[in-house]
Amino acid sequence: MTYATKENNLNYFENNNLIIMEKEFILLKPDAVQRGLIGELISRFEKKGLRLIGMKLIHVDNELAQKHYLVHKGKPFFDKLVEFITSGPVLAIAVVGNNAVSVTRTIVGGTNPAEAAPGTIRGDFGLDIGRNLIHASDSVENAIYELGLYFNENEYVNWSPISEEWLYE
Ligand code: IDP
Ligand code: MG
Repeated sequence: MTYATKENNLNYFENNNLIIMEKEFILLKPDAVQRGLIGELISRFEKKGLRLIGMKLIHVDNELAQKHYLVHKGKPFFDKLVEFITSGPVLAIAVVGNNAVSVTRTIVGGTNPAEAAPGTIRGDFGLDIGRNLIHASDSVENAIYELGLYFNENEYVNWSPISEEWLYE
């Protein structure tokens, strides 16, 4: 895996294909943790081939919740969302992979679990938009912002899974 091209050194050409190694932020919300779904949900990303580079179980405080959901401030569900995300432990996860942001959002499914497609996490495990199990950043820019809220640079683990040789052409 050679020829780093971008400032983040995550993109490279392999056999003339541009592999866009994006970083993505995933958060298993308090309902997922309380319902004992951590292993089940992580395994979906692990099996897909996303490279895990950071993970921690934390209790989000009000200040962090406000920063995380800043774009939703003023919306009718904002206060309840902050209350929910701070109501119990969450699992913060950082992954890397080719097109990790869109791949992750596809695995997560639509915002409302009642309508999310079967096979997605929200489609398979939820019923209510206010208890939709998981958060994932919706763009590369937001992933960088949200990862910055939850992880220090020195908390990422730099490693090369042997599986990647078989995941990428
Ligand atoms: P997303 O999590 O699929 O990206 P967003 O629109 O970014 O969805 O909303 C952030 C979170 O706010 C959702 O995951 C959900 O927990 C909550 N939320 C969004 N819309 C509603 C709503 O209409 N009622 C209650 N909660 C909502
Ligand atoms: Mg969102």
